[in-house]
Amino acid sequence: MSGAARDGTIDLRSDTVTRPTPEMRAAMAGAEVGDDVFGEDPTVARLEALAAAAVGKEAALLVPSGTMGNLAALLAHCGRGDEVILGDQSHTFVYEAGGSAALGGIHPRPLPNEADGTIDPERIEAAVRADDVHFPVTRLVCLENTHNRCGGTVLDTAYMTRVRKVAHRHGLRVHLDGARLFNAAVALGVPPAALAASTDSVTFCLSKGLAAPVGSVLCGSDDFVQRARRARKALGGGMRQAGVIAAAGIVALQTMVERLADDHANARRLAEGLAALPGIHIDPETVRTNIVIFAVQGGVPSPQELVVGLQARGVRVLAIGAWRLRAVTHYEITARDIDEALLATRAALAERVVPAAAACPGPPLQDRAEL
Ligand code: TLP
Repeated sequence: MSGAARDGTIDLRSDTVTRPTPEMRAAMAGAEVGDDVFGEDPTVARLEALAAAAVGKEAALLVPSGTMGNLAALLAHCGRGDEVILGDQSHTFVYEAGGSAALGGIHPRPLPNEADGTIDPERIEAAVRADDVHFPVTRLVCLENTHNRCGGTVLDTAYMTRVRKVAHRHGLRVHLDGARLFNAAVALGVPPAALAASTDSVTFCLSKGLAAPVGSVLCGSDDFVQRARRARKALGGGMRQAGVIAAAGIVALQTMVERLADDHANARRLAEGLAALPGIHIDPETVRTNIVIFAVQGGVPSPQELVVGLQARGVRVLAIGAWRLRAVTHYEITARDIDEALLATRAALAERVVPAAAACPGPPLQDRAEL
């Protein structure tokens, strides 16, 4: 597929921007469907069976988004007042609108994420609450693989096993936000099921690197998925002829996994090119998958200024805070796009002509919501 989007933009904001492949569109058009809330959509059933097998779980549930998958998982694992241990940089803690607290009364216990996306298992163990009427009941540990805000870092099976041992010693469940689980599996050269083996439940997204237009899958035991199905219904996520979505998801699983290695190579190419630019800080060795997080030294230009300078040159990235930017490679990005993006970055850094206030009217830059 040609890299640049229809208007010529090289869109590195996220792998969520990928559009369905022609094969996906054909499968969607021809999908056999039924009412999935009645359990009558054969294409959804096929996708769920494929997904469960891919991650080595008994059952799976198609959900509209990764956010709903994680929320349904937390609701299925925890009751009101229960506590979930999760990373302070995790997507669930940072980017899911506080849904588990707002809708489930679940108490978050954020622990520091290390730079590699892990949470120190000793800290997890130390955070487990004693059985005391003053405390919430610790119920669940959530991990994220790959880790988005830590730069697409991967958690390996040895780490997952360590966390499972701690969790099970204390009767806790483990949920994995595996939005990009297949990226982690490809990067590590292991089956996704090996990365999910230490977990009680796992969500993965069809709509990111796998390029399907919509959908994520939540997987676990039969009992767990039954509870999650009820939670999905309560959240308004019971979909009717969802086979049109599932059909694209099946093509995604069948055709888009191995090629993730290309995205990882392009991300590394980008990271190496960025590391060679004056004023940019990144260690390319840390880039293992398709997410590239880099810093502007001294915050000059500011990430927002660089975003604007790049956009003027047909390249889109995201600012994530006062120092850092994020670029994500995906199916619609080629090695040539990466080289063009690097040229654009060099030019934008050299020609810092856009004053921040003019480029970004509205609240002061540091007050803008960060992604
Ligand atoms: N992440 C999006 C944004 O929300 C930041 C992105 O562009 O990366 N878990 C992880 C690790 C994610 O990165 C995301 C999406 C989700 C869950 C939520 O998935 P959706 O967007 O389908 O709700």
